Amino acid sequence: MRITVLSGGVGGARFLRGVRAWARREYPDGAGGSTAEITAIVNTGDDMWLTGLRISPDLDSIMYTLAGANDEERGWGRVGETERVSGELRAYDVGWPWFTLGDLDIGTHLARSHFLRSGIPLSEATARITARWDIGVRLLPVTDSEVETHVVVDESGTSQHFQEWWTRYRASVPALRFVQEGVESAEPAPGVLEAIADADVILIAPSNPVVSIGTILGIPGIRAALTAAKAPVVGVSPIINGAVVRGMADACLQAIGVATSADAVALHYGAKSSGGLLTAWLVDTSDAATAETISAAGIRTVVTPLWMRDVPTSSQLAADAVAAAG
Ligand code: FO1
Repeated sequence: MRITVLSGGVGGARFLRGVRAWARREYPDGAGGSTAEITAIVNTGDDMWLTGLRISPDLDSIMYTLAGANDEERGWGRVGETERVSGELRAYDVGWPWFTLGDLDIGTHLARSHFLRSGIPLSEATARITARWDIGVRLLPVTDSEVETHVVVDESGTSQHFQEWWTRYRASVPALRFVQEGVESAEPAPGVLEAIADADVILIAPSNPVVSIGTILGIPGIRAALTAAKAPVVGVSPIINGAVVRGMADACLQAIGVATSADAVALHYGAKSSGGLLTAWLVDTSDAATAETISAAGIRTVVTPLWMRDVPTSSQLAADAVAAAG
């Protein structure tokens, strides 16, 4: 059983933890693991160089969550973290005071930066870093190229890195549009197209449809691979009860003219039967009224609880998503 999941950071990490728990239950390998092969194709648009270190927030959120080493409250970074080095950086007025790098987290960035500076691509660096923990999911950056998301904030084209817009300004500066710097010359990382072509089911995690899933789809070749894939594609709405679950995703949706609703996002992704992505779409019970619109667009719609409170609820959500694949 091969499952491929398109994923951003925080919401995607929780969803992947559920997919893994479901696979361990449904396809046990007798040793607590699973015979299912789960591959996550992960957004790297949030990535950046900061104080000489390469930061890959979504890859790290997923890795730490699957390793059980994540800060469950914040949704990013390591549990039991200290910030001594970050305090020194602030004292030297180096780096971003609004973007805290924990001491343990810096270990990850140092390892990654070491590999990258040795000429090792991000996908291989990620394989080596995740090998430290037995996370049971293969993490693939969508591309090995540096394609960073920038936010255009005024008509003259002034832009800032997504990470500054998100963490310094909390998405409070209206975004005119999002630009994937250098996307034209990017290509999928090794293994990404195969993970799409060979999948038995493809899942779109309840991640930010614009700057997490949208940036994955923006890498040349990804969208075509998904529409050509034999596997059904099942998405999980990141909108519950007409509102975004985490972060400031509504500010992102507004920038691309998509309403903050479970049906608007489904229609934005489009029906696989008419050249879009989706075979099926999961909406929360609080959004049951949107099911008719989505079904009318040719997308099988499943109404089920979407809140991921813990591993059991995330695992149930994964089960519902795979079941929706038919
Ligand atoms: N988010 C914040 O709101 N404040 C921070 O100081 C912060 C630091 C940080 C460090 C490493 C990392 O991997 C993620 C970090 N994040 C922080 C979260 C980050 O903005 C998100 O994980 C995504 O990039 C946005 O979806």
